[in-house]
Formats: sequence, structure tokens, C-alpha cells
Amino acid sequence: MDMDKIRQLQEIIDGSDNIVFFGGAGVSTESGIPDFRSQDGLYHLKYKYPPETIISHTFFVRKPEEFYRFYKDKMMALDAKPNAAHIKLAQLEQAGKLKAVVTQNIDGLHQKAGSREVLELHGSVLRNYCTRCGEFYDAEFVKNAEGVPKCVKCGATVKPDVVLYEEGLDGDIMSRSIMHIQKAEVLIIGGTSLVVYPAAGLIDYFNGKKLVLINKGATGRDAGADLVITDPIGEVFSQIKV
Ligand code: CNA
Repeated sequence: MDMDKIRQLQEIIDGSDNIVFFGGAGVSTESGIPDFRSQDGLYHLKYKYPPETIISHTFFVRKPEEFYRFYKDKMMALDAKPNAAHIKLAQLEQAGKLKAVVTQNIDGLHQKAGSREVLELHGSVLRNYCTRCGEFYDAEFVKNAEGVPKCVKCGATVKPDVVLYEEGLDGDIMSRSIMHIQKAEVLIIGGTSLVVYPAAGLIDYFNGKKLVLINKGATGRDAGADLVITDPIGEVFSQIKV
């Protein structure tokens, strides 16, 4: 690990009480959840259809059995535990230094670690609703259902509160995310390839002092960052003192 860069990150964190974190699937790989674009990510596995196709709205409507086979197997990691990155971010919020976590993740691990202001741009596997009557179902209900989960009240298909390809993002969550990023003094971006839009475009609203990027692979934003760290994000945060 590049300890000089860790020292620089510690200095940036020590010097601000207005930090926002923007993250993606790479934040949870050290919790055992595969991301999309790493070498061992879901996009490199061989399926009958590419993952982008399976987790699209059209596919959900047309082939719900196949959607749920993939989704339950690959995207519902209900036993995963927060790693040092999730935990340290929650502690930074508790210490009054971090104002919000804006995440593309759908795994609920930031909340499990104790973070309170978590803006889930792409929803959460932990919430599911009947497509007809709106009845709420938890993740266990979906995971344990045989095949496609059906509403016990009206019999219609239950859908995860997850933003599938072709679906729009929630306007309120978008505007709250923009508000936090616009007001931030330090923006730490971590574990994201920054290629999924409109989420990745939110970082353009940052107008603060220090931009930090913690990502194993290179991103299109490395050149504009004040500090770029390419070590695993959980290991990086495990070195940070709150
Ligand atoms: P991505 O495109 O798969 O990119 C992940 C990035 O993280 C890559 O650039 C990796 O190099 C990097 N990375 C992987 N592990 C680490 C690590 N330990 N430390 C530092 N960097 C690491 O994922 P994005 O989030 O950018 O793409 C957005 C998609 C992925 C969103 O729609 C998510 O919903 C979706 N997703 C979420 C989860 C989850 O909730 N945990 C899992 C898989 C996919």
C-alpha cells in the first residue's frame, strides 16, 4: 500500500468537516459481492444473455423467471457484512465530518454499517413492492420465493425497488445527491468505474477544494483529481483514523 498517499488522505480528512462520499460496486467487493466490470466481475461471467440485458426493465417484464434466477443468485448477497470502508464512512458521519454517502450500490451495506444519510441512486435489494397493489416485501421473501415472487394479497409479480436498465432514477434522491455534492468541500469517489450514467455525471456538480479518487482501476476522472489511490478501498480506509 502507498503509505504516503494514505497520509495525504488522512490530512485531507482531518482538514474538513464537509466531506461527501460517492461510491459504487468496488466498495463492496471486499465484502464478497462481485462488481460488474472487474476481471472477476459479473460482466465477465458467461450467461445466455449479457447481464445488462437480464437486469433491464424489458427483460424483467418478458422473462421474469430468468431475471429472478440471475438476480437472486448474483445480486442478492444477504449475508454480506460491511467492510472497513463502510464502517469508517459511518464513523466519519458520526464524528460530524461526512455529510452523506451517495451510492450506486443496492446492497444496503452502508446502512448496515451505521451510515444514516445514504442516497441510493439505484435503489436497494432490501425493498420490494407488488407491481399491482404496492404491498411491501423484504429481501428474504424474494430470495425464498420459488421462482418469481408473487404478492400474497393480489397475486401479481413482486419487483425489487432497484433501478433496472431503461428505468429512470428517483428525482428526489437525485436532487438531494446534487445538493450534497454541490455543497461539499471534499469529495471522495471510490470503487466505481464512473461509466454508468446519469449517476456518474453527478460528480460534475462538485465545486469544492479536494477531489479524491480511490479505485483499483483507472477512471476517466483520474486526471482531474487531487489524490488518486489505487489500493483496495477497504484496506485504505482501515488505515484512516477518525
Ligand atoms: P463497476 O462498473 O463494476 O466498477 C467497479 C469499480 O470498482 C472498478 O473500476 C474496479 O476497478 C473498482 N474496484 C473493485 N474492487 C475494488 C476495491 N476493493 N477497491 C477499490 N476499487 C475497486 O461498478 P459501478 O458501481 O461503477 O457501476 C455501477 C453499477 C454497478 C450500479 O448500477 C450498481 O447498482 C451495480 N452493482 C452494484 C453492486 C452492489 O450493490 N454491491 C454489485 C454489482 C453491481
